[in-house]
Amino acid sequence: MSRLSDAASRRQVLAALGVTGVASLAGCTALVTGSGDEFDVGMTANAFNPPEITVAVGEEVVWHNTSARGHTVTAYENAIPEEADYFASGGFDGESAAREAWREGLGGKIDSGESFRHTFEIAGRYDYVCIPHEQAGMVGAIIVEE
Ligand SMILES: [Cu+2]
Repeated sequence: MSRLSDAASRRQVLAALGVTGVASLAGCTALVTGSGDEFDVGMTANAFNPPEITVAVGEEVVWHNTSARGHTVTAYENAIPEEADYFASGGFDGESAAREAWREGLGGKIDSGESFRHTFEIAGRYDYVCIPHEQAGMVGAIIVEE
């Protein structure tokens, strides 16, 4: 089985869990977010879930804020492969720009129910953080394999 099909089945499982979760909370329609049914990494109150995933080169990773709080997905500039494109919610081209934008006006915030996606073209390890919850240990890693 290829890694891409692993990824596809991972998303299907998450989607199925999402449907089950909604069904078990019948009547609580506030939890239904429409486009947020498929994702790879969720964001709880102060954690990425799961905190580490492995994907194949060329695969898109979708983060989805499953909590009530605002979060960011912000790559650690010095903890991604040298040739890789920098990534951060808000589209900043570097970590200092992302941190400054957050300080000045919550730039890059992913609100409750919103998603962020990034496609990884270079193999390696990518460490990232949620800026407002860094102290709480809200960090994650994407491992990209050939
Ligand atoms: Cu956060």
